[in-house]
Amino acid sequence: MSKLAQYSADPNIRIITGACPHDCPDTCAWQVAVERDSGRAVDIWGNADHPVTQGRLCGKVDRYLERTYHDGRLTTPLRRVGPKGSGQFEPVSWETALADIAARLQALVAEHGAESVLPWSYGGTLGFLQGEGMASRFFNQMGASQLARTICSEAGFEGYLYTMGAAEGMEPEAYAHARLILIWGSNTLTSNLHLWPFIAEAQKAGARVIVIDPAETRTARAADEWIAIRPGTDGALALAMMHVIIGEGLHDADYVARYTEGFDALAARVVAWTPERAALITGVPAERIRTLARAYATTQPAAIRVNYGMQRHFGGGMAMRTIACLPALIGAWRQVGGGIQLSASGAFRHMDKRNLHRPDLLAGRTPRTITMNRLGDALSLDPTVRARAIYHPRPADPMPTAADAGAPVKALIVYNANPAAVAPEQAAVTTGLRREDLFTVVLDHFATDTADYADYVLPATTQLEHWDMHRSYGHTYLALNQPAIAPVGQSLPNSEIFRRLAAAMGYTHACFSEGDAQILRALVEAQTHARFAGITWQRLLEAGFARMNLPQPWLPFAEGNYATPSGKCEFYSARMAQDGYDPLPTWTPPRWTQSSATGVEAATLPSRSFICISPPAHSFLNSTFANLERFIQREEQPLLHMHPVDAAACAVASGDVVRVANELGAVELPVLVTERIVPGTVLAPGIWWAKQSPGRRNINQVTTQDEADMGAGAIFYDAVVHVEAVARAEPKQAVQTAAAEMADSVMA
Ligand SMILES: Nc1nc2c(c(=O)[nH]1)N[C@H]1C(S)=C(S)[C@@H](COP(=O)(O)OP(=O)(O)OC[C@H]3O[C@@H](n4cnc5c(=O)[nH]c(N)nc54)[C@H](O)[C@@H]3O)O[C@H]1N2
Ligand SMILES: Nc1nc2c(c(=O)[nH]1)N[C@H]1C(S)=C(S)[C@@H](COP(=O)(O)OP(=O)(O)OC[C@H]3O[C@@H](n4cnc5c(=O)[nH]c(N)nc54)[C@H](O)[C@@H]3O)O[C@H]1N2
Ligand code: SF4
Ligand SMILES: [Mo]
Repeated sequence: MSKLAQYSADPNIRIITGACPHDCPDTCAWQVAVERDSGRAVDIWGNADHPVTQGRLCGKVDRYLERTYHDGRLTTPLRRVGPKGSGQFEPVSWETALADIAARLQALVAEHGAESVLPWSYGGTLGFLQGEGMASRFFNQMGASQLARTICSEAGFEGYLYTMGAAEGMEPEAYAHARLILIWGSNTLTSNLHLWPFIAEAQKAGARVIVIDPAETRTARAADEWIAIRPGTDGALALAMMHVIIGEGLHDADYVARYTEGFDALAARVVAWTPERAALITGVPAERIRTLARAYATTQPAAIRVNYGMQRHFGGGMAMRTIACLPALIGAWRQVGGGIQLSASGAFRHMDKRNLHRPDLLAGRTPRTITMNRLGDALSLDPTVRARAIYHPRPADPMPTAADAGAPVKALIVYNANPAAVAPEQAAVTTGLRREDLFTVVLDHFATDTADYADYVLPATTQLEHWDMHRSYGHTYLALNQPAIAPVGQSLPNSEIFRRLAAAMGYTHACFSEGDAQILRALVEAQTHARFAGITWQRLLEAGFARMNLPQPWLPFAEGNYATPSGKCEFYSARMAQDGYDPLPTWTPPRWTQSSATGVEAATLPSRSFICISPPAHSFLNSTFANLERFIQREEQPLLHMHPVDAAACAVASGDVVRVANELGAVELPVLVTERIVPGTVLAPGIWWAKQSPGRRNINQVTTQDEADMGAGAIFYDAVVHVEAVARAEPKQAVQTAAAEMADSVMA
């Protein structure tokens, strides 16, 4: 019997529909069973009617009730009593906290200007309302610094747009029809689990699944083939594939002629990109590149799932732009099951959010925009350093100078984010957060690394306790989340915290008194684009989700219709030339090649130096869940995965503790020796809380604030580290079981 049926038969149970708020492409629709008499949620499961959720949540959110009711939940506002970073607080009332915060902010705005206030938020929830709904109204009214949210996907996203015009592509359902699937820089079974059933269906029907990744992830294990690639070299692989496809006449000349721009220039460009040349760069043997290119061009339908792992490098934008050319070159878009998906968010791109965010409240002011990845720089009191944090996403943008730096940041308001754990160059971030003259407010569920540095910590509600609405970046369904339980303790939704703060600041605009359900309903009802036809508030209330009004199957580019300036897939992009880029696909070397003594194309790093990547641990969601026993037990401890050859070069074995260091910082980690990573690259699964890591530091000690080539995107996986043993330990049981756990590729 399904959970829905089981609980529906119980008169003491109410069933509430909702959606997972996490930063995950799957945006699962869920149902929650709540006891009528106690008001307590007793169970949660995936909505069986949702075509992508298919009744299942992941192994993290399966346990969402444990997280919501956890003893560590913040239940009252807290005011700092100890030194910054110590995490010493006293409880205070909401009235006291809000009045004091408002008074402090007003004084700073009066003395230093509104730009001295910096919001810093990201993916704790992706909800329209608890994300930037009320918050952006608040900061727009104030005229605070704007934040460029660049920490995750910007490089690849911008690169994709140059080629494709919009973040549109395959829908997950279509992957079931593919005969060849390339999973490129994505750990699907960890970070996009609900795509897997469609891939598995295709695989069962005979499709070949190939994973292109520096690590043999659980996804690579479940695939038919793992192509081990050096980080940051995917562009070279794609160029060599095009060399083979065009050179052997395997492209779809008809599709190319009708729906693409710049084929002749592309053909001329890729002549030099022989598989032999790409082999030196990527570490993938030339013959394997040829076989891959031929298989890709001659198997139909051919699908690519490319994701953000491959764009966290300096050349991430160009790499994505280049890979995005492949489906058009072979005409893959003609068929259901052919094409590529980077993000499905473009399905919602016509959504009108002006009434939600109220940019009109800026009333003509144009505050500076700060790149979130440069939080360390932004918090500097040195204008030359601070200027580096001014958003400049394209080479054609002028480089900001000290004269553009503006006022020092005097107040930092953090919500839906944990920068002390997740932001690059941790030492710079914590130096800034420790500033006595910085007024920091953190809204969260738990006392995170960042909360420890706050002057005030405000308790926020979880998704079980508030309203929200979600789009998805992995599929084409909207979802509505209804509150299932009363707020835990004195916690409040972000929307209500900003609503009350607005009142305390004396902001009287009517938009600050709109209620949560009212705001969401108005958002639904404000949509006029045909893609929203038939999506009503009532329908969302009843079903919990609704597919965007797109045909199914959806063949977005079967007949061209690209949202680029030319209306075609742009192999040649005039817009790129204007913005200061090479207008044709090329390989932009990653930063780590600068440490090579042998040039960029056959790059070698000095002895005991390695490329360091830190993709998500399976049981954490960025730094979320990383404080809870159940998930810590699953991941066991922070680790550094090293290939046996590299471990031998450093004379270390599993269980030994090494110092992982570069010019930015250092972290100490136990080693796990494994063949499941390419030699020359080390991998530290993330994102552990710093305060639960050795020496209260995590892997972001060694990551850089530097921008990628496009969108000022973050380049977390473009670090060079030096590794040396600091302690010999008995090989720990824990390390061995972590290795065993990695081998397991079940959907847990
Ligand atoms: N369980 C879980 N799920 C998550 C998250 C989580 O933390 N935990 N995070 C969520 C978020 S915010 C995001 S952005 C997505 C991230 O999910 P993805 O977009 O899949 O990105 P990553 O997990 O960063 O990296 C995916 C894979 O890329 C590989 N990789 C690293 N560098 C390169 C490279 O240069 N080339 C190639 N080809 N591969 C490379 C990594 O080894 C990794 O296996 O997942 C979301 N889902
Ligand atoms: N080394 C390394 N660093 C990385 C990455 C990596 O792969 N390697 N990945 C990067 C990527 S892709 C991303 S997206 C970022 C993610 O960085 P963040 O978006 O900061 O993600 P989380 O660490 O999950 O922190 C989210 C916080 O929001 C809180 N939260 C959740 N819901 C709510 C709510 O309703 N209200 C409030 N007030 N708080 C809420 C959670 O409790 C949690 O503490 O990290 C980046 N950092
Ligand atoms: S798979 Fe992603 S969207 Fe689904 S429940 Fe887990 S974290 Fe949430
Ligand atoms: Mo992300």
